[in-house]
Parts: sequence; structure tokens; C-alpha cells
Amino acid sequence: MMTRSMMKLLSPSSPIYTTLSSRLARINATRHTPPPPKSSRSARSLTCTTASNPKSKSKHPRLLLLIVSLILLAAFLLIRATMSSSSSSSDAVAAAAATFEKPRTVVKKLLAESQPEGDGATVRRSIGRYELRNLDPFLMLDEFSVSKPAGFPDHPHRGFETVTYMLEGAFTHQDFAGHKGTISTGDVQWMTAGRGIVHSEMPAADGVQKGLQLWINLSSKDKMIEPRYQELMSKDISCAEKDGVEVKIIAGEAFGVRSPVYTRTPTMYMDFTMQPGSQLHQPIPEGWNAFVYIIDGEGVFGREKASPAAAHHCLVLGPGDGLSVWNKSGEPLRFALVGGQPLNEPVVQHGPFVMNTRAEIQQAMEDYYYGRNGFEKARHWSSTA
Ligand code: FJE
Ligand code: FE
Repeated sequence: MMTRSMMKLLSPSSPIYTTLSSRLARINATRHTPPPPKSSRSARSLTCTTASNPKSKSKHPRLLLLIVSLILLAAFLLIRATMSSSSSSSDAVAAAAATFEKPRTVVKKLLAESQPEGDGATVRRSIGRYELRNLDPFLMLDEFSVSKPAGFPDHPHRGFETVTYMLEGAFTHQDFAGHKGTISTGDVQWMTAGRGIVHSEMPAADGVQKGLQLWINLSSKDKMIEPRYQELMSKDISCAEKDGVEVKIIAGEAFGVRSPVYTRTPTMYMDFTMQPGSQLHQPIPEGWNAFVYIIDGEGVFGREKASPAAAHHCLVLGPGDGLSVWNKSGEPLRFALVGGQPLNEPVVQHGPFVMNTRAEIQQAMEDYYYGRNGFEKARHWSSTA
């Protein structure tokens, strides 16, 4: 039996439901994983580590039983090679710290305005709204702000991942397979819906609960995988600090520190806080789509002379190999930087089902309705909150 709130969530008038965009895949999509870190070290403690520059090392070949002239020649060549390699690597470090070969600039700026969603909840949607339908592989970004008794009661998902990052307060999640958990300020729930999840997401504390929920598409080969959760408590989130810039690394790598989260669709997700007067130069793999969502304060993104952007704006970044940011204001600047490798596959979305074809959407709706192909437990389940 569908509850009233469930019907509301699933009603075709819900903005989440409106997309039926079918886009032809770009053939020969280049799929590459980001290059391995130059210096990688994991930081899993509460306190932030201070990032240091990678040091270059030189190898000394073992030269045994060679005649004197060859030793001298080899030594001469070795010294020359060592000198040129260390000077070019320190040049590279200096260059990366200063700028990028192809700096990314802001190609689109969108204010996420508040709209009603779920059952009495309010979200500021940026990705997923009409003006920014789809930023492959990202389907939706909501900054939510919810107080009891509002929330997101029992609803299904298939074909993508949801990443919920709490900014303030607490949310409880319950699903039809008996999985239950509460995330609080700074915690992350990375849920891979795969073939099917039915769950509720409701406030777990009094007052206002705030956070970000991002929907990341799965490639056709991953859409029907077994559902999976990765829950990251705030204390376990990798963190680094350098020259007035602090970063929480939810996925990917920053300042030589890597997150333990496994992302099926290659993704980076960082939460940066920049003190007044600080600047940041963060590499982003070329070919990935990337955006910034400003949580607090204001900052200058992409070009030092650009006009500043303020909270609740989503900034879509153009192509390039990295992003530079300046905090020229008198207050701290906090923003999320998110990037992902585009899937270049057709996207057919019907609310909480995101597949590649209309036939697969039809199948998803039938499976949910009849409780098949991953939705078996949906038949006799409802949340208890
Ligand atoms: C959903 C309508 C919805 N944004 N932000 C329809 F509201 C939702 C949904 C959410 C959601 C949940 C949280 Cl915790 C935060 C959100 C939309 O649950 F999935 C459908 N289908
Ligand atoms: Fe959900």
C-alpha cells in the first residue's frame, strides 16, 4: 500500500520526476582513471595533517668492475641526470603551486533557489533543475534544510548512487533490507542503490537539519549491481591543511591525501574552508566534469580578476586541469568541489529511477510495483519512524 506521503514523493508533479531526457552516447569515450598521486599518504585521524611537497629521489646505479674511464663517464652522466631531474621536478612543483597549464574557469553560475520537496521539506536544487539538467555523471544536487516532522519518507531508487553529507544536525536512514543508520554533522552516507533500494530519510534531532545530497549516475554495467553502503563518520574523513586552506576529502585526493571511499563512477568530492587572504590550486583530472557549490562566504573562482560568487551558488567549471580559488573577503569561505568522469551514456530518468532506455524505466516501475528484480522486500515493508 502506498502512503499519502509516498504518493506525493512519487507524483509526476514532483520536479524530480520531470526528466525524460534521452541523450545519445558520445562514441569512443575516453575512460581513464586519474594518475596516481605523486606523494600519497593516508590521514585518517581527527586532526588535520599538514601537507608537504613531494621530494624527488635519485637512484644510484650499482657500477661494479668497470674501468676508470667508464666510471668517470657514468658518474658524470649520473650527476647530470640527477641535477636535471631534481630541477625539473621542483620547477613542476613551483608551477603547479602557482598555476595550471589549462586553468578551469566558471562557465555557468546558478543560484540554487529554495523549493518544496519530499514531505514538507525544502531543498535548494542546482544540478537537476531545468537550467542545469544533467552534468554527466551528476544527476542532482540538493542543499536540504529540514525540520521534523518533514522529511523524505519511504521511496525507491534504482540505477545511481546518493551521497548525503550532513552540514548541521542529524538524519536517520532506514531501508527495506533492515539497514538503519544515523548520520550527524560532518558524516557522509555514500549509498549505491544499484538494482534497488527502498528507504526513508528523516530528521533525527530537533531543530533544523542541513546537508547536501548528490546523485551520481552509474554506468550501464553497474546499474543493476547489489546495493551497498559506505558510511563515513566525520572522525574518519581524511583531512588536510595547508597555508590557511583546510580540506575534508570525502572522495579523491587533495594535498597528497586520499579518501578511502570507493567510487564506482570515478568521482572527487572535497569540502574546502579557506581563511581570508588564502588561495588554493587544486588539480582536477582533465576530461572530468566538475562544479563548485558554495556553502558559506564568498570567493573568487577560476580567474583572479573574476567577480566573487556567494553562498548557495553552483559554479560549473569549464575544461582544464585544475581550479584556482582566492578568498579576498574578510570571512572564511566554505565550498564543495565535486568532479566526475562523464559516462557518456544516454540518461533516461523517471524520478528515482535512472536508466539508459525507456524500456528499462518501464521495467524498473514494474519491478517496484510487483516487487521483483531487487524490489522483493518492498512488498511488505514500511519504515517505522
Ligand atoms: C526522492 C522526491 C524526493 N532531495 N535531499 C522524489 F524529495 C526525493 C528525495 C530527496 C532527498 C533526500 C534527502 Cl535526505 C536530501 C533530497 C530529494 O529523497 F528521492 C524522490 N524520488
Ligand atoms: Fe532517497
